[in-house]
Amino acid sequence: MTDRPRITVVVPTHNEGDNLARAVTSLLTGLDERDQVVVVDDASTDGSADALETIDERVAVVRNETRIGVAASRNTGAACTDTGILFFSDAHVTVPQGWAAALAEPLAMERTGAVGPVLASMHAPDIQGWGLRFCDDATNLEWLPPRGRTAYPVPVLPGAFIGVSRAVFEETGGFDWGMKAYGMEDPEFCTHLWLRGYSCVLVPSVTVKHLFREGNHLPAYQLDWSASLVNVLRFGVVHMGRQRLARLVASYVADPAFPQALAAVFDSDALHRRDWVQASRAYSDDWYFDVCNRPFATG
Ligand SMILES: [Mn+2]
Repeated sequence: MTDRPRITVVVPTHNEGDNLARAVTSLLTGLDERDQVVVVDDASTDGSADALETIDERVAVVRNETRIGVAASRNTGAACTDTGILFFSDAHVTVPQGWAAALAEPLAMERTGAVGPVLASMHAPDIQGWGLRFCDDATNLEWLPPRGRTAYPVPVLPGAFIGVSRAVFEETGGFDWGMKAYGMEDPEFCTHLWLRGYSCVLVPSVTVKHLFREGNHLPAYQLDWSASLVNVLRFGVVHMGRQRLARLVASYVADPAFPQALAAVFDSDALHRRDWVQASRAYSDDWYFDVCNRPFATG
């Protein structure tokens, strides 16, 4: 057996139906006896999480009485254990045998902040993403093509499946509790890691199949544009310098949802988080958004 630290996989879920048990069963195949799966049921009404603990004694279910969203659910699940490694998995994935050992290995390296796999479409496995990058001032993301066969850094890891050491997770405070519903919590986490001097590492030898939202499947975390815009603006306020933030605002100022979204950002702890993040980071936002993302440009 390996001498790697124990692993907890945190799986936030909301009305995922059969996907959830399928994902948990798949995750267990790569884990040791000493590892754990913590399912955080974000107020599901379909009963999909009810019988999960009978699948395997390593599985525990935590239930939120009201929906708190992905970022807060992940942080809640992480607080349920004390394992040295944390993975955060969507509830609609399948993973290959040996995923845990392969992904945990780079986490042992100095300054590796997070690791992630190649993400493939569940129903069209030839459609694959090898990490992402920010491609404009509006914080749009684009998927990256392959760059190599051994682990290498990318600006943003796919949030559907991401691993981090407990120490790094606690130093950064985990996912931003202020991110609502769904959207931006993963790029935010990766940006925060890079700005603190950690790298986000893609592991090409592991491909996780993910049920993408486009197409006819269950409404899980439904994309709500108003909430997403709040998250985008919060991200900018927290991480961007004045000039970049001005360009972000210019990208959205004509959007009908903008006034309410901006008001929501200022009626929150965003400026407090900005002070904390910007006082404790190792690099400027120019270094991250320009230097770190540019070499990946495909156009
Ligand atoms: Mn997903």
